[in-house]
Amino acid sequence: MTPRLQEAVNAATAEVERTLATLLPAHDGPEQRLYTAMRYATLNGGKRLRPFLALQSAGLFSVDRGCALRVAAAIEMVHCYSLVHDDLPAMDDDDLRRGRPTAHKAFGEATAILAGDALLTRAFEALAHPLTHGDAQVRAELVLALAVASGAEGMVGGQMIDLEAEKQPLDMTAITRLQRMKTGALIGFAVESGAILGKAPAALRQALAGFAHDLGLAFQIADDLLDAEGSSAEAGKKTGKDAARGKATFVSLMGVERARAQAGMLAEQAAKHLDLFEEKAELLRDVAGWVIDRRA
Ligand code: GRG
Repeated sequence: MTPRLQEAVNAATAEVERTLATLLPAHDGPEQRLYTAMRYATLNGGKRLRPFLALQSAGLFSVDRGCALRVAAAIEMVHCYSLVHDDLPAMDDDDLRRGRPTAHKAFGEATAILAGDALLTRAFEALAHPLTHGDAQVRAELVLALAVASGAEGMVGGQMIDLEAEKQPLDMTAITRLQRMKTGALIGFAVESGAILGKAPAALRQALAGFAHDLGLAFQIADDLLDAEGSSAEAGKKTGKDAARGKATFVSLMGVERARAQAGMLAEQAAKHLDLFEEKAELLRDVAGWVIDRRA
């Protein structure tokens, strides 16, 4: 990661952390356990890639920082809910996430399911709140776009295809579609959200969509490479899972070397989409390099 990107990510992470803590306050009523699990799953961890993308995208259109932070936090809540549910015994059955016991290991399955449900709904509550944008049309557009990205047409649909793929391995076209839905759609919303908040013109939205498309695929290939080659200690989660399950991935279909080259090509291509933003998009260009070089 470039030093300027590291500095910006550290600063943004601290702001996102504060926003998440405000949107998810500690609670001492009879439902205290739910709030504790929601905070456990969301605070103090992760790369905060999606919130960073949302904040950078908002910066391109000079969106108010407080509004952008609420959207960034909402996206991270959806992401964290997906991790909590993905780790459950009925899905990936994982014990380790972000270097700590997974939510169901720490709180039990029932609480983990409820915490995931409540994070998802709290995210939409945050987007729909007038503090997120003064224009109700903009708030509705944010809610609609996040719903599409995270539901059956996006992340949840992708997860379903992924579960089915354990019975019958997929080819490259099917894996690309699955990953665009499962991880690409939420990354795409993060990048698009700043343009929605800033009421950006179509040509600029299109450039950002191109960036998000290539970045999402580069991110996923890097994730497959980490699973194939990375250490569990560094990644903070179990690695080697795809091969153990005999699952077809970008790496199993292309081989490590071609997959690495493809990720590099996609990262370069992603950055090219940002040419028309000139130096205002320099950190977003750095992100493209970061997602393929990361160790976690
Ligand atoms: C269960 C509804 C539901 C969806 C699950 C996104 C997802 C779908 C599951 C996550 C499992 C997984 C390992 C997906 C591969 C890519 C990915 C999303 C990795 C985790 O994201 P990072 O690397 O994690 O941004 P951090 O912890 O840094 O936020």
